Amino acid sequence: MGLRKMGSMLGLLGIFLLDGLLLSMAYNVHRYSFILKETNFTRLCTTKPMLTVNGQFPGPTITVRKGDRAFVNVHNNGKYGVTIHWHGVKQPQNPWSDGPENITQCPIQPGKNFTYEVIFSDEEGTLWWHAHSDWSRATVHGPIVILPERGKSYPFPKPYAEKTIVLASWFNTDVKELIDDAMAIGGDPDPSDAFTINGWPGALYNCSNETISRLPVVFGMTYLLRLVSAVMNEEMFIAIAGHNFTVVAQDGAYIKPIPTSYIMITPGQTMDILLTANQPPSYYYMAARPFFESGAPFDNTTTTAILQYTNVIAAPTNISMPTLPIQTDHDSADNFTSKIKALASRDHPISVPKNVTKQVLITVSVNQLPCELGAGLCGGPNGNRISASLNNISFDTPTTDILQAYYRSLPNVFDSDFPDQPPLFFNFSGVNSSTYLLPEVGTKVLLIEYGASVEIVFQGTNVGNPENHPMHLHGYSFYVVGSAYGNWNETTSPATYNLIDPPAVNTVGVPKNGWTAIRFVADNPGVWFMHCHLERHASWGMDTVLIVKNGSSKRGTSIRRPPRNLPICG
Ligand SMILES: *[C@@H]1O[C@H](CO)[C@@H](O)[C@H](O)[C@H]1NC(C)=O
Ligand SMILES: *[C@@H]1O[C@H](CO)[C@@H](O)[C@H](O)[C@H]1NC(C)=O
Ligand SMILES: *[C@@H]1O[C@H](CO)[C@@H](O)[C@H](O)[C@H]1NC(C)=O
Ligand SMILES: *[C@@H]1O[C@H](CO)[C@@H](O)[C@H](O)[C@H]1NC(C)=O
Ligand SMILES: *[C@@H]1O[C@H](CO)[C@@H](O)[C@H](O)[C@H]1NC(C)=O
Ligand SMILES: *[C@@H]1O[C@H](CO)[C@@H](O)[C@H](O)[C@H]1NC(C)=O
Ligand SMILES: *[C@@H]1O[C@H](CO)[C@@H](O)[C@H](O)[C@H]1NC(C)=O
Ligand SMILES: *[C@@H]1O[C@H](CO)[C@@H](O)[C@H](O)[C@H]1NC(C)=O
Ligand SMILES: *[C@@H]1O[C@H](CO)[C@@H](O)[C@H](O)[C@H]1NC(C)=O
Ligand SMILES: *[C@@H]1O[C@H](CO)[C@@H](O)[C@H](O)[C@H]1NC(C)=O
Ligand SMILES: *[C@@H]1O[C@H](CO)[C@@H](O)[C@H](O)[C@H]1NC(C)=O
Ligand SMILES: *[C@@H]1O[C@H](CO)[C@@H](O)[C@H](O)[C@H]1NC(C)=O
Ligand SMILES: [Cu+2]
Repeated sequence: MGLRKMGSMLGLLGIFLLDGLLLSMAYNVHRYSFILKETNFTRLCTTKPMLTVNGQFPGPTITVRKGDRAFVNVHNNGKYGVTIHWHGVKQPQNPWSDGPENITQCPIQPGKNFTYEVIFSDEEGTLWWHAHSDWSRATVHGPIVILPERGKSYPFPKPYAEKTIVLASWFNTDVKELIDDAMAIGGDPDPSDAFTINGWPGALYNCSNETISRLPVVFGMTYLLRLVSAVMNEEMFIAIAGHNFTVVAQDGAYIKPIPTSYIMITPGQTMDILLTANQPPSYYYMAARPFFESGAPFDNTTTTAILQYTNVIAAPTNISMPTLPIQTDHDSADNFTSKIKALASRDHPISVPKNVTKQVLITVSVNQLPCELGAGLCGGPNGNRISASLNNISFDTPTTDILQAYYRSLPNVFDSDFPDQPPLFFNFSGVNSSTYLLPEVGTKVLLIEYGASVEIVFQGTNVGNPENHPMHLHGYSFYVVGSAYGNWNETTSPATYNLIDPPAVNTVGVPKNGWTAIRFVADNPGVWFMHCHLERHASWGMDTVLIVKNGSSKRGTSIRRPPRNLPICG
């Protein structure tokens, strides 16, 4: 069964009353139907069923133009409750359709349906959607393509064709059972069995050699590859044998073109890449494998696809493999990442907050809970339960969604005292960190005034098992103004900031034992989840919620009313 796009309606007129000013805006409306169901895939060397949307893995692509709206009816025919998140879509004033389980809604139960209203604003490029309940996003995800407005063009020559490329993790088991078991035991979940490119593991696994995705290209032509990392727990290096390429966008915003022979992409990120088929016509492997710097168990396999020039008479017997940086090569990871700068052109301007009015420093740690403090078994390190925290608070997911509780002033669901400084200053990136293993468990949110100019510094700590953390914020993109190894210093670090052309992204890798500073204007009221996009860290509590209060205008700067039929908790 293919994509069930129910039609797109042109020229719907939306009328907005903004602070007494009557504006009319035209945007296009797109309707999609997502049917969640268990599906068998023999191409993954197994007949174990997995949860998919419309029987597809990866799921269907949503295609819109900048500023459009999509109504997506999600009908759950699976075994468990599920929610869907539109990753990187800001959803102005509409946290109701954002999706994280028990943060903005309760799950859509089996047999039920819910229609999400996905509101696009300034995003342009590639984003993605994925399930946001337990680990179902492993199989329930797909690309979002956001074309320029009608009559506008790309800030680069029009490519001959476009292709979406989705990198993902594949587990030879039911992912809900896998994470439920790991959480019950208190230890590391099993790593994935394979990575996939567009749903296929490729040549280097024990599947048949037919289990590979092929990208046909015509010699001399330039392609726009829209790359999504739906990977669960590893950052990835990716390259194509014999070919360099140019990265032109990240996370739905244009960047200054980066010519390169490889990239590093974290879970949650998206990148738009121009690839010219300018090499001797043949077959070439595209390959991806982890950039991984911690002692935790991980999937150390390599997924491949074949870049296949058309009109090659005989398939080569020896297809060349790209040289990828080795798994611990953080120099190569940093060399690539440090080149990412906003395009910041006249047509694509940026606006970096210069005067910070809300300064927040957040430590990011992998912790341990002593056996007697946690519910369940103690199969983690030292006979403890493994945990994770932001500012020493390990997030405890509530059973009533926080958005509902905030909107209706329901008591006892969350506390509003997430600290804007670490509760204890120690040498965060230093060696003496086993003293600081114990977190506090709680459901604490950070309150932010509407319109504040916010700076958040994420400080990676050496507590527990340090590694690179891809931090993701819902409802916003943010400017990455600075990053370095070691401890952030309030005097010396800001002097290194880039306030000229920092990239605007929704997910940023905070270096192992290092810090990253981000800035944004809190102009989108709502309840917005912020968490590490390594799925096991998020499950262990490396999460919090930002509540951005309403502004003074009911229409223009306040949370809109809840939709009908929103799944209610309990
Ligand atoms: C998937 O495969 C299993 C095992 O072969 C089989 O029992 C099940 O009916 C199949 N499910 C579907 C939806 O085809
Ligand atoms: C390879 O085979 C092993 C054992 O038969 C299995 O557990 C694993 O999932 C397979 N890998 C893939 C990618 O199919
Ligand atoms: C979708 O859910 C609504 C109630 O929320 C219900 O009225 C409608 O019948 C459902 N549609 C389908 C196809 O199940
Ligand atoms: C798979 O391998 C077999 C045996 O080596 C070969 O005959 C066949 O052409 C291969 N298929 C592909 C698509 O590479
Ligand atoms: C790719 O770029 C590198 C420099 O980064 C250069 O040495 C190499 O020759 C280029 N390869 C191709 C195929 O253009
Ligand atoms: C991961 O695999 C690479 C080769 O593909 C190897 O060099 C490296 O040692 C492996 N790392 C671990 C931790 O097994
Ligand atoms: C295949 O190519 C690799 C280098 O790309 C080379 O080392 C190897 O000898 C080649 N094998 C054959 C059978 O040509
Ligand atoms: C990283 O970049 C620096 C400076 O450009 C260069 O000296 C170094 O060799 C690069 N490292 C890697 C691993 O590419
Ligand atoms: C930033 O604050 C300074 C001092 O409070 C003020 O002089 C300046 O105008 C402000 N700049 C902006 C862009 O608001
Ligand atoms: C969400 O809340 C429901 C009850 O409303 C609860 O059953 C479920 O376990 C909660 N989910 C998480 C991840 O805590
Ligand atoms: C974290 O919280 C726990 C429990 O309140 C406390 O014992 C510990 O000292 C705190 N650690 C840090 C680094 O703040
Ligand atoms: C920050 O850097 C300044 C200047 O090097 C130094 O005097 C100060 O002690 C540092 N602060 C911390 C907390 O390390
Ligand atoms: Cu993390």
